[in-house]
Amino acid sequence: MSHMKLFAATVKWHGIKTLRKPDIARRVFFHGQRYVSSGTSEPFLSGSNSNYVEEMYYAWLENPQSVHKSWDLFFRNANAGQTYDPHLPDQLERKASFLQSHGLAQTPGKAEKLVEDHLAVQSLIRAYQIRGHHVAQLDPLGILDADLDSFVPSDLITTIDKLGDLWLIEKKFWFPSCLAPWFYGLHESDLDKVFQLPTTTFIGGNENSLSLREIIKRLENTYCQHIGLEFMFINDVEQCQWIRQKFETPGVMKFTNEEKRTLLARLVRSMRFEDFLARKWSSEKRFGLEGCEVMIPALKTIIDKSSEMGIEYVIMGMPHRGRLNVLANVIRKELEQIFCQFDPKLEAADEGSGDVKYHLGMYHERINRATNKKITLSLMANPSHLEAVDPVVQGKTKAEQFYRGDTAGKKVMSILLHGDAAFAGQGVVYETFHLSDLPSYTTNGTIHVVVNNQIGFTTDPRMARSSPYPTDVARVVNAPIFHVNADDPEAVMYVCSVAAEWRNTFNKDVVVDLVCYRRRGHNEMDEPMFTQPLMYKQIHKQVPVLKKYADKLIADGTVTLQEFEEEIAKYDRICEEAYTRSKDNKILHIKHWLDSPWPGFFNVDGEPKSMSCPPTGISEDLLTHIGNVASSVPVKDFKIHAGLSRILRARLEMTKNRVVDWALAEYMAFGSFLKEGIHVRLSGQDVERGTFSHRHHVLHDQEVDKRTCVPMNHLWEQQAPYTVCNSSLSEYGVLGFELGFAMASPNALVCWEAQFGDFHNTAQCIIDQFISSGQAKWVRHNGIVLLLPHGMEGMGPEHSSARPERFLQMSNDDSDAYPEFSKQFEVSQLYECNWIVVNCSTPANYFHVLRRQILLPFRKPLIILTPKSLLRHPEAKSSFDEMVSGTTFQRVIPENGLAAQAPHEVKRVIFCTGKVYYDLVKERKNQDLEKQVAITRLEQISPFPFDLLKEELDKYPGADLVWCQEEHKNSGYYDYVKPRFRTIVNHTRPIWYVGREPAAAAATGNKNTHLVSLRRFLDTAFNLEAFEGKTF
Ligand SMILES: Cc1ncc(C[n+]2csc(CCOP(=O)(O)OP(=O)(O)O)c2C)c(N)n1
Ligand SMILES: [Mg+2]
Repeated sequence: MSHMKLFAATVKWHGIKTLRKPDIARRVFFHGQRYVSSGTSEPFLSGSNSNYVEEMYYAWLENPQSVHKSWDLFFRNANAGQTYDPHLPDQLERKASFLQSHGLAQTPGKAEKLVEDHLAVQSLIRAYQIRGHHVAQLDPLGILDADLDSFVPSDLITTIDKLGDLWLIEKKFWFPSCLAPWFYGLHESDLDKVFQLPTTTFIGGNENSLSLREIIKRLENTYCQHIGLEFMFINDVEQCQWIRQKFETPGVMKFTNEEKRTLLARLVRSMRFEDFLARKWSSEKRFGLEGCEVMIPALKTIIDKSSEMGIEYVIMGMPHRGRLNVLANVIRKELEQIFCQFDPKLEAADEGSGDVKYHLGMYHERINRATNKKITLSLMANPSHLEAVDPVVQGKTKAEQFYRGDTAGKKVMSILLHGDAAFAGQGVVYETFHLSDLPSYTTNGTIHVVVNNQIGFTTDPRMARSSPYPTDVARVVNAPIFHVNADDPEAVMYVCSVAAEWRNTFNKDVVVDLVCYRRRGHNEMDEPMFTQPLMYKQIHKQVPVLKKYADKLIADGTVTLQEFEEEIAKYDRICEEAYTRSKDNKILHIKHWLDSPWPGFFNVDGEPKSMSCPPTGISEDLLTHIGNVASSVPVKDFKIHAGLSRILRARLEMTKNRVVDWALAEYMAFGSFLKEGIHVRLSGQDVERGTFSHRHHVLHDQEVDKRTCVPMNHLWEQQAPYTVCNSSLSEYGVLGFELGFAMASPNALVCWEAQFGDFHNTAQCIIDQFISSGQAKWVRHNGIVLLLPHGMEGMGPEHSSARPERFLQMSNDDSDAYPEFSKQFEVSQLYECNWIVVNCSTPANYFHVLRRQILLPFRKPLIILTPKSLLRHPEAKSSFDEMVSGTTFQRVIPENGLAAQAPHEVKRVIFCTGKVYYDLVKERKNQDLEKQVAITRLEQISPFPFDLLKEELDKYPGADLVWCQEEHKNSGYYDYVKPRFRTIVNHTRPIWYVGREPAAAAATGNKNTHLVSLRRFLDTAFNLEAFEGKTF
C-alpha cells in the first residue's frame, strides 16, 4: 500500500491532467516491466509467480483438462521429459532453462505473453483482495472516504466501463485509465480472453476459468460495493481462503424472503424505538442510534448465528450510542423499566448512588427465537470513560469460560461495541487486543462492532486519527476487518453472519465496521451544524434506512405496504402500552439492572446472609502441609535452579520451625483456599516469580525448555485450580481484565499485582470508575485484591510509593462521624465502605487479610500496600501460632512491650503503618526509650478502626500522640488519619505529624537525601520535647 501511495503521490505531483501520452506510456512500461524483467524485485517466474506456473504445471501433469486450454497448449508445446526446476539459482537462467526445456525458446514472445497475462490476472485478483476495500462504496452519505483517502489504488480497475480513455474516479479527478488495466500489461482487447483462475480465488464458483471481463466484474462485486474487506494481512492461508470463499463465491449473499422480513421487522423495532423516545421525551439525552439503526439487526444476527454454532452466553460491552435500544431490542429489558427512567420524579431505592440510564447493565436469560435455544445475554454496566469496559468484559468472559470448563470458548463469547473516535483514540483498546491471544487471558475471539458514524462529538475523523480506518488497531492481532455500508442492511447482515461464523470457527477476534452517520448531534440537545455544516446538510437529505429497505422489499414483492405499516403499528402499540405501565414505577431499584448476579451468595433480598466473619486462621496440619509442598518439587525428574533449591530449603526450614516469611504466608493463604474449592488467580507483570524474586510459584526445568511446574496445583488430589499468570506489560487493560474476572463469581480470590505500586496510576480509570465506585453505581460487589508494592527505600521517585493517599482520599468513611460500636462493628463497617485499604506489617496479618477477603459474607475490593524489603527482613516473620485456627486478622496491632505494661508512664504513642514500624522499633531500642514510647500499628487503614484506636488512645492518657510515616507529608496516610484521630479524641488532643516534608515527587532520586530525611524524622519521632509549646 505504501508503494501505491507513493506512486499516487508521484502522479498527483506531476498533475494528472497534464500527463502526456509518452509519459503515461513510460510509466505504464515501468510498471509493466515488473513482470517481464528478471532484474526487478519480483521478476518473472519467481516467488509467488513461479508458484503459480508451477501450480498450473503440476495440475496439468495430473490432468491436462484441469487447466485452461491456453495453459494446456502451452505445456503440450513443451518437450516431454524435462521438468521445470524452480530451484536454479539465477532467475534469467531459470526462465531460459524452463522455456528451452519446454521447446519454447524459439517462440518466447508468445509463450511469455501467455504466462504474463495469466500472472497479470492473478495479480489483478490479488490487488482486489488486498486493496478493493479502498474503493468500496462504504459511506452512506457518499461524501467521506472511510479510509480518509480519495485515492484509488492504481492497480484496480473499479468498473469495467472505465476501461478506455480517461475515466472519472469517485467524481473527484480524472485519472488515466491505462494506469489500471495496463498496470499489469493487460489491454482492453484482453477483456474477452479467458483466464485460468488461481486456487486463491472463489469468484469462479464451479468454473475454473473466466473471461477477464467477468473476472473484473465479479471482483468488483465482491470487493468494491458495499462491503470492504481487510484480511490479506492475515498470515494464515486457510483463514484467508475461508474469507475469500465466504465473500467471493457467486450468489453467497442471497437471503430468503423470510430472512428479509425478519430483517425488516428488526429495523422497524430499532427505528421506532428511537422515534418513540424522541416523541415522548424530546429534550432528554438518550444518545440515539439514528443513522445506524442497522446495529440492532446486526447484533441480533451475530447472536443468532453464534447461538446456532453452540454459544449459550454472550457478554457485551458498549458505549452510550444506541445503548437503550440494545437493552430494549437485543437484551430485551422490559420497555417499562427503560421508560420509567425518563421520569424525573422516579425515586432511587437506597442501594447506592446509582448511574444515568445509558450506563446501566443488564443480565437476561431467554430463548433465542431464531434457534429455539437458551441464551444468556449480559450487558456490562460501564462508566462514561469510553472503551474502559473492554478489558472488563474480556475478564468476565474468561471467567465464565473458565468456570464452565469452556476452555475453547465454544459456549461463552463476548461482543464489544465501539464508537469510531474512541476505538481509534483510546489506548486501552490496543491493550485489550493484546490480551486476546495470551493463554491466561484469551476469550477465544471477540466480535467487535464499530458504530462508525464518521464523527466523534464535534471532531472530524481527519483530526481524530492518523490511521486510515478507525479499526486499524485490530490489525495488530491479525483480526479480519469487515467494513460495511450501514445503509445496505442485507450486506450488514451477511457480514455479521460471517463474522460470527469466523469467531466460532477460528476462535479469533473479528471487527465489523458499520460505516454510518449520526442523524442528530452528539446527543439530542446538540447542534451539529455549528461544526459539520456540509455533512449535516447531506444528512438532512438522507432517506432513513428503514424507508429505503422497506421500499425495496415492497417493490420486489417481499412484503406489502400494508404488512409493513402493520409491523410499525404493532411495535408502536407495544411501546405505548409499556409507557402506560411505566408510570406505575415509582422507585428505581438498581439491582434490577445488575449485570452479574451471584445466585445463592446473598439472601433473596440481595443482602448478605450474615454480618459476621469467622476467624481466619487454619489448622496447624494444613499450614505444615502447604509449607511442605511449597518447599518441594512435586514432579519427578525436574531439575530446578540451584538458587531456587536454596530458597525451597529455607522454606522447608521455616515450616519445620513453624514460622513464615511473606512469600510463605501468601502460599498458606492461597493454598488454604484451594482446599476449600476457592479458585485463586494471581495476575500481573512477572508475578509467577515475583518482581522481587521471592514468590517462585512456577518452577522451570533447567534442562527441558518450557517445562514448568506449579507446586500450588499439587497440594491435594481434589482441589480448586490455582492460576498464576505473568501478564502483558499493561496495567489499564490487565487490571480491568482481572476486575471483570472477579465479577463472575464470589467464590474466587482474584489478585492483581502491580510491578511497583505506583504503576497502578496508568490504570487509574479502572480504579476510580469501577473499583472505587462500582458498587455504589451498579450495586455490583467485587472482591478483587490489588497488591501494590510500596515503601520508601531510596529507589527513586518511582518504584517507591503506591500512592496510598489516593486510595484513602476516595474511601467513603466519614472522618467526622464518630460511629457507634456494636458487636458487628468490624464487619458492618467493612460492608458500608467502598473498599478496604491495608498495610500489613507481618506475614501473618497478610495471610489473615487475604483469608478474610473470602470469609466475609460480601465482597469488597481490597487494596494491599505490600512490602519490598520486608520480604526478606529477618524481623518480618510470623509464627504459626499467629495463623492457627482461632486466630484472626488484626486491624490494629497495639504496643505489647514494656510501654504497654505501664501505660500511664508513657510519654508518647507513635501510630504508624507498614514498614516504618521496623525502623521505629530499632530506633527506640537504640535510644533506650522502650518504656517511654509506645508504638501502635495501624494495619487496616480504611475503613478506620475507630473502635480499636479509641482503646489505644484511652490507654495512654498522658502521652503525646504522633502519627509517623516515611512518606512525604502531602502523601501517605496523614491527611486521612488526622481528622479521624481527632474525631476519636473529640478534638481535645493533638495528633502530631512526623515524617518527610511535603514534596512534589513521591520520593527523592538521591540516596543520601533519602537517608538524611529518614534520620531526621526518626530523630523527631523520639525527641520527646519536639512538640512542647506548640499549639494545634
Ligand atoms: C475516555 C473519554 N474521553 C472523552 C469522553 C467524552 N466523549 C463522550 S462521547 C465522545 C465522542 C465519542 O465519539 P465516538 O467514539 O465516535 O462515538 P459516537 O458518539 O460518535 O457514537 C467523547 C469525546 C468520554 N466519554 N470518554
Ligand atoms: Mg463516532
